[in-house]
Amino acid sequence: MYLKKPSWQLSQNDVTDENLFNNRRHFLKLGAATAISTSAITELLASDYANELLYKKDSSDLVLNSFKQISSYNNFYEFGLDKDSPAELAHTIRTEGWKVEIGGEVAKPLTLDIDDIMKRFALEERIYRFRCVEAWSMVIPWIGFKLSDLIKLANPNSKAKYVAFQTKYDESMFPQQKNPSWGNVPFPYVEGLRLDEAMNELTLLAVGLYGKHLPKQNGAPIRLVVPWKYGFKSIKSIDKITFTEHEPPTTWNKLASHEYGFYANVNPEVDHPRWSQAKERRIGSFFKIPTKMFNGYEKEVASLYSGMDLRKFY
Ligand SMILES: Nc1nc2c(c(=O)[nH]1)N[C@H]1C(S)=C(S)[C@@H](COP(=O)(O)O)O[C@H]1N2
Ligand SMILES: [Mo]
Repeated sequence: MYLKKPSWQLSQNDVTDENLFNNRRHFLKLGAATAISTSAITELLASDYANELLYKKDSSDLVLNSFKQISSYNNFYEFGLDKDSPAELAHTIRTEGWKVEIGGEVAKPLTLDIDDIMKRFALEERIYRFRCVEAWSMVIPWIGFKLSDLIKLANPNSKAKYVAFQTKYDESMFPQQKNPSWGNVPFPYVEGLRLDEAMNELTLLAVGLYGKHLPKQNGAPIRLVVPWKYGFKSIKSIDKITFTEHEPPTTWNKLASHEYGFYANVNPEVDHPRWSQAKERRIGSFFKIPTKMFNGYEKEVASLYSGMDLRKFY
């Protein structure tokens, strides 16, 4: 029997990759922002590394996961239920000419082309913890822009209280949309945020990671990243962003409302009905570590929920 390589074992390629990446970061911190350019995204990278430092307060637990780990252990039910399928199958996503429709409670709906999006918004790097509701986690160096920048462009009206997101529906790109392997996953995948959560400066629309375009299995060409919420809020391959007056439906809530709420804030004190959320396993590490309130972003987001019972609004 041939033993499968454990997911945490780095290949030489990864090591080289990450060394390069770390050198580049080092360069940029020193101000030599022109030093290395590996892709279009690298060139577009904002040289403002203040952000990285800002979110790197407790740097001890921010050891980056490898590119290999981040791009080969995925949840993307449009490709099946296990962690390996997205990396194997997501090549069917065609990102060229991808469009994002923005509408609902806005003065004027608009459609943005992915190339336009890449040029229009200031891209930056954000190193965030990423905590799945299944109690595993990673640390990921995203490339993206603030969702608030897009919201300002969209100019929602006074009725807008929520933002709804939808994954593209296209059976030729996302095979399980046609034939849900799990019987009852309602596709297209949908998610939502309250407008103030969406405006928070941590909320990102990611278009890349590790200085490269987003791998397809990670939700190319554009996906949400909400680092203080369980991973299922961070919807992939978005093609519709709609401002709404009322709380929009969300996929996991539709599937099992007693297990997955609209808010889904990372909270070590509120357990999932079937397992504890007090600890998590960092992918690549054997031991469990304590889960942090709001995934370590309490200072930045706790005020959004003041006066709310987090057991009720899970
Ligand atoms: N469209 C879509 N978005 C999705 C999912 C999905 O199945 N479909 N899974 C979610 C879950 S449960 C997690 S943990 C993250 C995983 O993101 P990653 O594979 O980039 O780590 O994507 C989220 N976004
Ligand atoms: Mo997840």
